[in-house]
Amino acid sequence: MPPAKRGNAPRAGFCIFENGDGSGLRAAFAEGTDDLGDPKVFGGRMNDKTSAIWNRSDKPWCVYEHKNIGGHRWMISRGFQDDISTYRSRDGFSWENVTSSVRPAMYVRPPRNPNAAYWTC
Ligand SMILES: [Ca+2]
Repeated sequence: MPPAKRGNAPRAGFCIFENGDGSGLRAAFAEGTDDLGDPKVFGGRMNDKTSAIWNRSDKPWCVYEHKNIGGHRWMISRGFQDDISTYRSRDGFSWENVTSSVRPAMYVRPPRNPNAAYWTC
């Protein structure tokens, strides 16, 4: 069940949830963090706990397997809202309870070809 259905979603930003149905612990970000295990970031309690995501920001975001934007990475589209416990990367990597850093995607505009601008993690 999408997080919104549970009425457990912060008003804006990039939101992560402990459980696939949007229940349990949650955290919302405006700028992201390089280390969800940092005690200063929601007590470090959301490290390796993400099972649902709702991107309520106005841009794509990226989630990472390790702190300091390390390991597997996954770009989350604007408006994405789902239980990610069954999502897998092409190599079979499971995104259930592994996320350790979250950041907005970077917008790259090649100087010689601005029409080829793109988002990347
Ligand atoms: Ca991790």
